[in-house]
Amino acid sequence: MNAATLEDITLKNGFQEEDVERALRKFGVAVLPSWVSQPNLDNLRAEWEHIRSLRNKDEVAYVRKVGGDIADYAAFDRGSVTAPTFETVDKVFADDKIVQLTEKIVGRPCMLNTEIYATHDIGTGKEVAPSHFDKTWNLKFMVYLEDILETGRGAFGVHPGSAPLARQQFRAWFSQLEHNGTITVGVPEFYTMNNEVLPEGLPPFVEILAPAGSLIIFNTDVFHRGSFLKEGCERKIMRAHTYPGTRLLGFGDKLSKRTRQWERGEKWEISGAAYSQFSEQGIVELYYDLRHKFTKHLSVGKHFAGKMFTIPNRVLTKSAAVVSRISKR
Ligand SMILES: O=C(O)CCC(=O)C(=O)O
Ligand SMILES: [Fe+2]
Repeated sequence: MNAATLEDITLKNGFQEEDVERALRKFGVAVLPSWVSQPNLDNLRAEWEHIRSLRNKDEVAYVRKVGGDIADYAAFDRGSVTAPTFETVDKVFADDKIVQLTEKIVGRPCMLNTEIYATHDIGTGKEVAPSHFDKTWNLKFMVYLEDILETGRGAFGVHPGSAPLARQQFRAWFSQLEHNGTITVGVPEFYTMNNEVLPEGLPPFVEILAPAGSLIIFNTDVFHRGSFLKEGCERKIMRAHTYPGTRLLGFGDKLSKRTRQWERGEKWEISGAAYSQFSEQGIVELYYDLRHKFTKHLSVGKHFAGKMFTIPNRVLTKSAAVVSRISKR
């Protein structure tokens, strides 16, 4: 089979559900040139600025700074109860067609583009990110806010069709380290995941050169990278992430063999089978979710009981303060 080209992964007729699904199944990626209209794109740029301006404000809980020492990105939690509405972010990333697509591929419940990254990269003459698959599987929607039409401008790119290779690599890693079908997120073992090791037979890289407003949809198991960004150049992107489940997997959570996080879209990709909440996977996910909620309540209860026990003579005045502190969590 000839290697896939940018043309192969680009859709010419806009967002036609069937075409998008076909491309995602075959290549793990679909490119929709200039999908965002000019007025929406102008507003999206303004919202990108606004979101980024909040990243260093401790009092704003719904935007946090991410990227560590490597990059200065802002992550906006669209699902946070305190988050205001960013109209264009909603318009673009919660478009009906996108909702339908995520429900099919990721299934419900899912975190429908609740995590939004507003990224700004300043060229240092290096790649933005080397080829990898993401540690936690999700479906991503990336919009170029400016033209990226030549090499050296940090275009995003993929190795089309490589998702099954990544899945295989992930599962081999998983089966080496799992205990009773699970691996705990955040433990040192978790960080041994070899998601930057390139497998034999990896299809060639395709750089996605496309105009401002282009939408790239990709399954994070397809090997992907942020390509070379020249010194003196910058890159502005907004991207949204849809994870399975109701919350991001965090420190101490169990990554389990029978959940969608292990399945990584395979069922849909191979047979088009929609995920059911009443399947074995759904029940296992529900179990972990309830377990998480229960342990959280248990630790709040312990905290409360501890306070009562150590300061019995001031229980009445203190308990009000404890309750108000707990309820802010
Ligand atoms: O910034 C880039 O081009 C790479 C992005 C990436 O790795 C991701 O969204 O998972
Ligand atoms: Fe990634």
